[in-house]
Amino acid sequence: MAIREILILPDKRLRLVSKPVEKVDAATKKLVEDMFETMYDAPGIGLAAIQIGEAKRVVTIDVSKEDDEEHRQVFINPEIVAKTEDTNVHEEGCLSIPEYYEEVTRPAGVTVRYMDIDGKQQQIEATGLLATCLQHEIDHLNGVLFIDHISKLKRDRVVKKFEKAAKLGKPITRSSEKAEKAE
Ligand code: K1U
Ligand code: ZN
Repeated sequence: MAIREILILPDKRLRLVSKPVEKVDAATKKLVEDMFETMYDAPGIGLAAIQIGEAKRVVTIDVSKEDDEEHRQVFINPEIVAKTEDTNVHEEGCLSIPEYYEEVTRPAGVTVRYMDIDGKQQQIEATGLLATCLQHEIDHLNGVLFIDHISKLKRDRVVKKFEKAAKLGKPITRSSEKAEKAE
């Protein structure tokens, strides 16, 4: 297992459309292990493989509360097959866009078809934070970021901030956010 580097905006790989996993083999299982380790270290409640530079349709999620036991969920080749008409507004963040949070409106519930870690087809009906997180992560698999769901004005502002920091060789990283929290 390894903690992998998380790609940060404006890394162009974040805009790639990830490829389906043909077979859940040892390499897929190792990728999933690395993703959980990276996600818990960040910390985050979800991660898409492309965020660690692997353009594969793999998502890890754990939306359990801080003091509760770990509840690891793995979604391979996830597909939204139904969504509710009613919507939810949730403040979202992204491990690839550190220190930026914004409210996003999405369908309140989704039905997702996916393959589990044993290669079995499964279906889940998700609501609440799991529904929000699944939609955020499935967006990553399609090269879509949560800032694509906010106003152009706000998006341009945050993209410019990250582009400027990268150009100056002082990229905004999660370590600066982590250090601030520890103080
Ligand atoms: O995909 C990602 O970048 C992970 C992202 C997922 C997400 C957060 C909020 C709404 C939808 C999807 C994160 O995990 S950001 C960090 C975060 O939300 C968090 C971290 C620690 C404790 C609780 C939440
Ligand atoms: Zn994200």
